[in-house]
Amino acid sequence: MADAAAPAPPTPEATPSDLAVDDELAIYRVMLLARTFDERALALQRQGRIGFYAPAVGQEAAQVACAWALESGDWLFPSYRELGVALVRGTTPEELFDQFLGNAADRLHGRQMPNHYGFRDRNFVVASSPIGTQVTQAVGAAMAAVRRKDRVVTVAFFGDGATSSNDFHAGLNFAGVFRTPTIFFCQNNGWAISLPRERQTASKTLADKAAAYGVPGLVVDGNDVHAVFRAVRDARARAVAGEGPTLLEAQVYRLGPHSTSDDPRRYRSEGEVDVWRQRDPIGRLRHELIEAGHWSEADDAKLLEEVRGEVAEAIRRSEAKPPSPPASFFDDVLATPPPSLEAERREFERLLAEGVVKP
Ligand SMILES: Cc1ncc(C[n+]2csc(CCOP(=O)(O)OP(=O)(O)O)c2C)c(N)n1
Ligand SMILES: [Mg+2]
Repeated sequence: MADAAAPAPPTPEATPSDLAVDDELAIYRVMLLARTFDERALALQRQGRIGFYAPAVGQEAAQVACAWALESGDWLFPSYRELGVALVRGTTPEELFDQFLGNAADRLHGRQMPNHYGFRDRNFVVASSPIGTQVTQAVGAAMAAVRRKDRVVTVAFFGDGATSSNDFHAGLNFAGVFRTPTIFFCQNNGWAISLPRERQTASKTLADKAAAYGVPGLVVDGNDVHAVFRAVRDARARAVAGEGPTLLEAQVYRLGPHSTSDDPRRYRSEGEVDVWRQRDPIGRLRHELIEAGHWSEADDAKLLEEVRGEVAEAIRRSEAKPPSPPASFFDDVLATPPPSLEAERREFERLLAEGVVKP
C-alpha cells in the first residue's frame, strides 16, 4: 500500500469568485449530473450492459469549471476521462450511452472503444487512448487556428501520467517556441493507474515542467470551481491576445477506479482515499452554496431526484435502440468507394439476408 502516494490535499480556502450565482448553480447541477452518470455507468458495466468505462469521480469541479471558462468555438482535445467537459458542451447522457453501446444512434457507428466519444459539431475531438497524443494534436490545431485567424484556443486535457510522455515534451516544446494559443489542462489525480505521482517524476510539481519550455505553469486547487474558472479564463485571455500557451496543473484526486478494469484496493489504502473524500468537490460546492443562502438541503434532494431520473431515462432510451447496422462498417471510409468494395458490400448484405452471417 502506498500511503504517502498522493500529494497532500490542498487546504480549502475561500477564493474570491468571478462566477455569478446562476453560474455556480448551473455548474453544481452539471457536477451532480456527472457524478450520477458515473455511478450508473459503473453499475451498468458490472451488470454486463456496457463493456468499459473510466469514471471521473472526484474530478468534476476541475472539468466543469474549466469548460465553463471556455468559448463554444474553442477546440477540445480530451482524454478518456472528461465527462464533465462533454456535459458542459451540451452532450446529453443519452448520446453518451448510445456511444457506449455502439447502437444505431452512435455517431461513431460502434467503431471506437466505449467511453471514447467525440462530437464534431461541439469541437470535441474523439478521446485519445494512447497517453499524450492529444497534447501534440491540440498544439497543431492551435497553429492552424492562428493561420486561419480564428480567435479560438485549443485545450489539451490530460493526466499527471501524461506529463511523462514523449508527446507532452513535443507539444509543450512546439507551443513554447511558436507561442500557440493552447491551454494544457493537466488534472493531477495522484495516480497513473497504479503508479503514484511520486514514482512518475522527480519534478516538484507538474506545473514546474512548463519552465523548461518557456511556458507559464500554474498549480491550481482543482476542487475549487472558482480557482479553476479564474485560472482557465485568464489563460484563455492570454492565449487569444497572442501571449501564448499556459500549463495548468489542477490538483484533484481520482476517487474511483482508473477504469472498470482496475481494482485500486490492490495498490492504495482506504485511508488515503478517505482523506480526499473529505475534500469531495461536490460536497464542497454544495456547502458553499448552502452557507451563502443560495441553496438548501431540500433543493438538493429535488435536484438529485431530477438528475437520477434524467440518467435513468437516457439509459432506457439508449438500450431500446437497435445496434448499428452491420454493413455500416463500409460507410465513411472512402469518399468514393471503388467498385470492388461496393461488390463486397453487396455480397456481405446478401450473406446477412440469407442468415449465413449473423449480426
Ligand atoms: C502511450 C500509452 N502508454 C500506456 C498506456 C496505458 N495507460 C492507459 S491510462 C494510463 C495512465 C494514465 O494516467 P494519467 O495520465 O495520470 O491519466 P488518468 O488516467 O489518471 O486520468 C496508462 C499508462 C496508454 N494508454 N498509452
Ligand atoms: Mg492520473
